[in-house]
Amino acid sequence: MSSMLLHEKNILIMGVANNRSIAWGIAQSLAAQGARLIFTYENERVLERVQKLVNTIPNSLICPCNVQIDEEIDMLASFLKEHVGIIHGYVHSIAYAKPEDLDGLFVETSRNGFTLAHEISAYSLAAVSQRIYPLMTEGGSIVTMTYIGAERAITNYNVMGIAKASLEACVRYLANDLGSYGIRVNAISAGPIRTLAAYGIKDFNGMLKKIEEITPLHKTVDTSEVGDTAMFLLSQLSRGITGETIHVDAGYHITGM
Ligand code: 0WD
Repeated sequence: MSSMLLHEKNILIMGVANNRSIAWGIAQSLAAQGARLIFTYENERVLERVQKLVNTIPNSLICPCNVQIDEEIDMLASFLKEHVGIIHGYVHSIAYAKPEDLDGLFVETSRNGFTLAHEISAYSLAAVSQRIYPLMTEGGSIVTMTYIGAERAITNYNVMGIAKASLEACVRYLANDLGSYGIRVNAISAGPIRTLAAYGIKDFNGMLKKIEEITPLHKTVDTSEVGDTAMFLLSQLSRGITGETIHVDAGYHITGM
């Protein structure tokens, strides 16, 4: 019997764009506990970069999936059924909003920008869970990534905050649906981390500096800290937790003025 917490567990990870991605930090923590990982990549443009990273994790697999296309999600589910069989975990680390919607006033958001942000950042969790929960025949754990902009109005985060609020509500409804199959669903609300997605947020540096000043731990968080929390949520250590949003933000969410 292995002492590793995720020995013989098959875990799907969506959202590795490069080595700074939160999903990549999560992958390191899961691999260290013996998980077998299946990665997806969004399109051919990022394949080479993601493939190089995936090659560094022995025994892992890679499959394309753009979450905007139902047929690609169906193909992912077929791939998993054929090449893996039983799935024990799913990490959703995907979000997108138009750059013009992450600047200025939320009140200016277009219909199309609102729909797109919700489709990619929130509905995708439901769309993929719908196809893979039938493969979680031994129970499972689903983890997604959110941000405090879901709970509070944060300048420039705008439509993404609304999409994250929807994502967190999706977590609760999915947890309620899938609990009877022994499947838990939780979110990690991470403090800001400098990744590709963060380049879209205006004055990100100013944000990081302020956080070092005002958080209880006087620091920003990194992808390894998020990764270890994801590992906990995907392991049996968290077997009593579902429908939850856990903040990994050095305590920022409890601060006032
Ligand atoms: O400060 C941060 N970086 C925080 C990020 C704080 C709190 C939460 N998050 C969230 C993000 O909102 C997102 O949900 O964590 C998740 C991962 O974000 P990340 O690691 O910061 O960003 P990144 O490395 O860019 O990965 C997000 C990836 C995309 O990358 P790009 O930059 O190429 O859009 O999401 C994927 C893609 O790989 N993605 C898609 N995958 C499949 N289909 C799609 C799509 N249509 N769109 C984006």
